[in-house]
Amino acid sequence: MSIKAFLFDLDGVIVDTAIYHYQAWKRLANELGFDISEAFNERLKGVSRMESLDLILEHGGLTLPDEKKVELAAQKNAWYLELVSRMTPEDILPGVASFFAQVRKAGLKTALGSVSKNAGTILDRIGMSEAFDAVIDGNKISKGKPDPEVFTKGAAELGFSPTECVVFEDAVAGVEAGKRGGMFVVGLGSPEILAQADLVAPSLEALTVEEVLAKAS
Ligand code: B16
Ligand code: MG
Repeated sequence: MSIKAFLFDLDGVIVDTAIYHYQAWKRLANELGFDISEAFNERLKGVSRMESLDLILEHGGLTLPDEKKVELAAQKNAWYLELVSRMTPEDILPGVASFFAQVRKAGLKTALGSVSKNAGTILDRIGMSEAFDAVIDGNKISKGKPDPEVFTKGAAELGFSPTECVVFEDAVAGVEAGKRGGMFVVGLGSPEILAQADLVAPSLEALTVEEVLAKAS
């Protein structure tokens, strides 16, 4: 089956918003009297806001009522949005522009597959709102990664089957989502962390579209 579309994660693939999520969650954990490390933060990548909060509270040994959890998640999101509001097109990760130019030239369709409810705001900030043929974000799905919903919906909205799509992901949960969705998955990051991916590269800058198509077909 030939490849017709590329499905991209946002955070860690197109822009590095993971650092802002980490800073905002760390601030929240510190206010609650404990800390989170960068290694722990790996487990939060690609995981929805409320599920991330549950993991953080478990890490700090806290059990809180739902009402309080909603309040804490809103506080984290306000801090996160404050950080994100300073983003510009200069925050687009190296290699993205050139890779997207190759994608267009090859006649491939594109979708964004992000569980973030703020994905639209971020695309606006970085000037990439028009770069995708379909945008699936946290407002369109009911299950976060590692559930495949965000990618299967992207493929469906473009009108292709999962085997006609390649997923680009930087997170363990996202790689698992793509594999469970039946797609060829390119992991961007460390091969030890992204062992489940079909192909691993440090970033989009290190890849060509031709190379990905040759391996995925
Ligand atoms: P929000 P992705 C994910 O985005 C992030 O990796 C994850 O850390 C975050 O908790 C999640 O979005 C929800 O984001 O709080 O903005 O709705 O990697 O799927 O692009
Ligand atoms: Mg990501």
